[in-house]
Amino acid sequence: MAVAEPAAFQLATPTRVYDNVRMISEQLRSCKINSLPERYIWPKERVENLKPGNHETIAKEKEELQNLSIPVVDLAGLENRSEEVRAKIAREMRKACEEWGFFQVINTAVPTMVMEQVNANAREFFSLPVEQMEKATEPPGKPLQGYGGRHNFLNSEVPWIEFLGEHHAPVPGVEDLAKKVWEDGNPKFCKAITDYSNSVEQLGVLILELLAESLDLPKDTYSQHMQTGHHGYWRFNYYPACAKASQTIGIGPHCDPDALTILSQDQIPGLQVQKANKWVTVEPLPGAFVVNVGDYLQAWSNDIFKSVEHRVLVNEETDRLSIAFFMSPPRMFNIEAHPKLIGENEESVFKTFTSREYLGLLLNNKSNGDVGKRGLDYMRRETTVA
Ligand SMILES: O=C(O)CCC(=O)C(=O)O
Repeated sequence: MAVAEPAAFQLATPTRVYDNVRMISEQLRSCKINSLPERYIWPKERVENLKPGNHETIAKEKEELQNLSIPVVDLAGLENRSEEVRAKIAREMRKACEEWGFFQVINTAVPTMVMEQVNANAREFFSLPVEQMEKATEPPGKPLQGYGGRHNFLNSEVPWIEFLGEHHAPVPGVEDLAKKVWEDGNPKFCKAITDYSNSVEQLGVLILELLAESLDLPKDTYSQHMQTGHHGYWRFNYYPACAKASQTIGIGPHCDPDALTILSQDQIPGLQVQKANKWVTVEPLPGAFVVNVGDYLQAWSNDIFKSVEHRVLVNEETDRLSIAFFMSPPRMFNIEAHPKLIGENEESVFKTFTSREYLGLLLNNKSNGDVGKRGLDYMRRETTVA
């Protein structure tokens, strides 16, 4: 069953329809066309310092940035159930969320088999004929629910991406989605996505507990709102190789309108995070998950944790796959900082808001069609945003 979105969310129906990205990728590769269609060429000011990433460029970039790299938090110690180790891990996460808004976690409890299955099924989907994938095209009024490979939704410019996404919670939509693509509803595909979503959601709950503990708040301060009526949404992001990779971008700079995002990327670099006015590549680590603070958690933590801008580059020779899981509290839940995080005689940094209001704001063009930092700026108490 599909999930009914708030009316405000339904306003943003994609309007522009273009050729499929993978088709253009193939035309470039086979020299049927020699240049990128203009709509995919991003203006310089939006994509400065664009270069297709690889492990060599990451090493050089680290040197240039004096070894700045996204923190890595190892969860292995949690198995010992030592309070001391747990507190240390929580502190590391807090530091990463304050300073970067991003970290990678390794040694999680997500089974390797679950990740292998979901990756294999995602790759299988993107190797289907375009007409078959398009049977799952996002229905009108339901952006980002289903398959997209022809149009732009997140940014004003056209991104070089194909995606497939659906809700896992409050109501899982994978079975209805799969029935559109495969006559038998592909139970193997549905199981792979369900197992992945359940495991990653559990990881998200654990991270939210640790983050609450790191702020000296009750452990379930955030996680209790991820149990029922909450929103969990998965998305496969597929970036076909692009012979003109330095002119285009996979996903433009944006912050995530959610509480927490957990992402697994394959071994092809592409994701970059803003730090000290530089773009830092998130180095792919086998078995790791990239975790980032979303806009709601920034507000919920009274601005202690940061939701940080990130973007995705595409690669000249190799396609890239990432699998994201976005977690948000129920749409009508009031997002407001815990009183312990607000100084005496002070107000919270952000006004109280619901994710329903927030999505409406982002999608009703107040932020110029870009899901970006400016959305949260509207929620600051002292705001002068026009
Ligand atoms: O593909 C990636 O590495 C990041 C994807 C992303 O930023 C998103 O799905 O919002």
